[in-house]
This record gives sequence, C-alpha cells and structure tokens, in this order.
Amino acid sequence: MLKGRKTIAAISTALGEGAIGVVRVSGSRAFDIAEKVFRDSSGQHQRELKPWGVRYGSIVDCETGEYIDEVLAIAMPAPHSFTREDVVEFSCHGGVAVLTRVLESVVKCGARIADPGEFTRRAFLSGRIDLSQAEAIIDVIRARTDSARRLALGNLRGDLSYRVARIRENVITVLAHIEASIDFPDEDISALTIEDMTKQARESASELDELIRLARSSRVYRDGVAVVLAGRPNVGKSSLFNALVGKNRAIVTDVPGTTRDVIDDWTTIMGVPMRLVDTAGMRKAGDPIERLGVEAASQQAEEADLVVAVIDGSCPICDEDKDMLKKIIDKQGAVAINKCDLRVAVEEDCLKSFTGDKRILRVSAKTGEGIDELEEVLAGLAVAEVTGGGETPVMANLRQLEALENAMNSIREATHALVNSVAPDLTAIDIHEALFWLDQITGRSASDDLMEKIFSEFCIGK
Ligand SMILES: Nc1nc2c(ncn2[C@@H]2O[C@H](COP(=O)(O)OP(=O)(O)OP(=O)(O)O)[C@@H](O)[C@H]2O)c(=O)[nH]1
Ligand SMILES: [Mg+2]
Repeated sequence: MLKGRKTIAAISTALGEGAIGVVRVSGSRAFDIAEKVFRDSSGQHQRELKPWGVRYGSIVDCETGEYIDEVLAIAMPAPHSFTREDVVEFSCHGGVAVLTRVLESVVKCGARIADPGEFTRRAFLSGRIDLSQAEAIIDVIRARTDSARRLALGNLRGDLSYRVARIRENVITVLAHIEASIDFPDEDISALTIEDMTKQARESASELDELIRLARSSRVYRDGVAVVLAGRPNVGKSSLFNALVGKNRAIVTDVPGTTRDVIDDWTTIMGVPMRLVDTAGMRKAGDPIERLGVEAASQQAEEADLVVAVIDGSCPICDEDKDMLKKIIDKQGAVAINKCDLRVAVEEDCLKSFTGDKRILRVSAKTGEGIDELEEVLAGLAVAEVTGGGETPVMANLRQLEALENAMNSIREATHALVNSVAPDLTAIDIHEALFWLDQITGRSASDDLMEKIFSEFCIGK
C-alpha cells in the first residue's frame, strides 16, 4: 500500500530568519534526489549518503549546478525514520530565500511539495503511530506551558492509545462471547456468564468514565482558561491585570473610565495557560464610546471561564459594585478586594451577601500583597478536577472526548441490554458501536474525510 508513493519534500521549520532551517525529503527516491542536489565538502557528487551519518557539504541547483547553500545532510533509511520511508534532512541556513531555493532544487529532481501534515500522515499510514499520537504532535508543537507539553508528549508516547486499547480489549471479550451465543445458541460454549459479561461491560464503562473525567479536566492545560477582570471604574482592574501578566500592558490612571476597550494577554499561572482580560469599568456611562466598552465588558464576563470581581477596598461598596456582582453571581471565580495597602473601608460581611460562594481575597496591585494567593485560587479553580484525584492526567482534544463519550454511551446501552436479557444480536450492535468510537480515537475506523480534516490542521513540513 505504501509502495509507489511519490517522494515528498517541504521546509519543515518556521519560515523566517533563523540560524538553521530544515528541508525534509521522504519517499523511495529521497536518497536518489539527495545525491543529485548534494555535493560534499570537496564539491564532488555524493554517491552515497552514509545512513545515520551527518555530512557537511552544499546544495546545488540540480539543473544549472549553481551553488545554493552550505548544509548538513542526514540520511535516515526506511523503516527507522519518522515516516518509515527513506528520509533525508538538509539543515540549511534559516532564511526564506535559501530554504525556498533548496526546496526548488529538490522538487526539480522529482520530489513533490508535501501537503500540510503529509509526513505525519505517512507515519500514521505506515503504522508507526496511531491517530491519537499523530494529533499529539500538533499539541506538542502548540503547547504553551510545560504542563501542556508534558501531557501532549504523554499522548505522543501512547498514554491515551494505551488506555483506549485496554478498554477495547475488554469490550472485544464481551463481544466475542455475545457473538458466540448468537452463532451457537444451543451450545453452552460461553465461558462467561451473563453476569460476568455485565460486570466486564460495567468495568469498561467506568474506566471510560474515569478517562473522560481526566481528559475533560486536563483540557485546561491544552486550551487554557479565559479570566476576566470585572468591576466598576477606578477599582484597579488594569493595575491588577498588569500585575498578573507581569508587564505594563494596560494604561492606569486615577481617572475613572480609563480603560475603554477589551485588552487581553496570555500568561501562565501555576502551569495553567490563562488569557487575562481587562475590561472597561462597569457603570451607567453617558459617553457612547464608554458605553460600548461597558457592553463589551459584560459580554466578556459572560463568556469567561473565570471572573475576578474587583472591589476598591478603600471605599464602602456601592450600587455599581452590587450591580456588577449580581451580573456575575453564577460565574466561577473570585472576589479581589484591591487597594488593601490603604485603610480598608469595605465591610466583608455586607459584601458576602452579594458574592455567592466565591472566595474573597484582600490584594494590592500596588504592593503585590495577596497576588500570589489570587493566582493560587485561580489556578485551583481551573484545574480543580485534575488535582483532586492525584492520578496522572490524560489529555484529549474535543474530537477524542466526543468519541470517548459516544463509546461510553454505547457500552452503557449494552450493559442495560445484558441486564434486561435483550436479544444478543441487539446487544452486539451496541458493542460494535462502542468499538467503532474507540477506533475513531486510534484511527482504525477513521474515514478519509476525518483524516483529511485532522491532517489539514498541521503545518506544512510536519
Ligand atoms: N493604593 C493603591 N492604589 C491603587 C491600587 N490599584 C490601583 N490603584 C490606583 O487606582 C487608580 C485606578 O487604577 P486602574 O488600574 O486604572 O483602575 P481600573 O479599574 O482599571 O479603572 P478603569 O479603567 O477606569 O475602569 C490608579 O490611580 C491606580 O494607581 C492599589 O492596590 N493600591
Ligand atoms: Mg482600567
């Protein structure tokens, strides 16, 4: 199936200025093409690139012989390469013109420019990795924090695939016994009783349930959370925003209504990527520009994962504070009584009747007091479920989560059918359905359309 596929090539590093840039070639003609474009340090044709050796030399235009760049060439023979095909990589100087010309020369010698994700697709089609491992590669590349990197790498090494395979094995055992009872209804060939099968199906459902719980909570490491700072004007939202992102990103003045637009920035708090959002102070604004800002603030607060309600601790709470707190009562988050370096005039008891079960913290954007605690509370809310059980988290993207949920529903249906002595062929349909969804994760049952969609998200050269 893999024979006869055209040799592909692409620039595998980000295009821009860099010390080095890599052009990768993969396929049955990779070595042949490399011989045509590569000259060793004495300018001679390189008949044979030594497998796994690094050779210093140059790339020439294979039609005109023009010298293009000074490179290092690495040859990786099949099947011990990323794609399991013959692969050659040229480490060139990392400039756009250089890399484009090297790629052009390789293409002139017979390679085709790779589609996005085509190298990874070949690694999948050759059986080197499964679909969840292929998807983990994007997650490793896109990881914004060390925790996200660790989780993505876990999936690349097979954490999710391993758990899915274990559940699949269990489900297949149940299916085999059900199918045996369909094929030979009068013979007592099933070593498993209905009770055994029900037990095994229940175990699979609860393993899936656990996996879904872990995967859902680990998503914060992958996608991060949006944290909105909300409050009436002049309470110190922008000052807190700057303190949390660690730079003077938003303008701070003592004029109420300074922030008019939504300002956001990414930061990492205790390993969790957070998109912090500073907003206009909420009040009944007369000025149309400010009014638009206030509307945007309300919308941001509504859409946020977490909201920090900011109160000015140096004044008693007012109607504008109460209106804001009412607006976000159902949101997860915390209340920050800011300016605690000044004399505190807020009555916490009175405040509590408007804050629901949110934690109330005293902070000062000016002195930094209480900021660590606020960060801890926000990170704790974001990863509450992950840290709860102490298990190793497993990461899943939306597609994988949906497949896990569908598999679990089908297994539950099957368990229900077993308990109620439903005809075995109907039970078998549910189990087949569960297997289909489990196989969607590893790619065993993935359609061409699905694969197209997944690999089109990759960058070219990966
Ligand atoms: N003493 C003290 N002053 C603070 C603190 N935080 C902010 N301020 C001051 O409060 C004023 C308003 O701060 P901002 O951060 O601009 O307040 P804001 O909530 O963003 O205001 P708007 O953008 O107008 O809604 C400025 O003069 C800040 O220096 C604090 O913790 N302690
Ligand atoms: Mg502001």
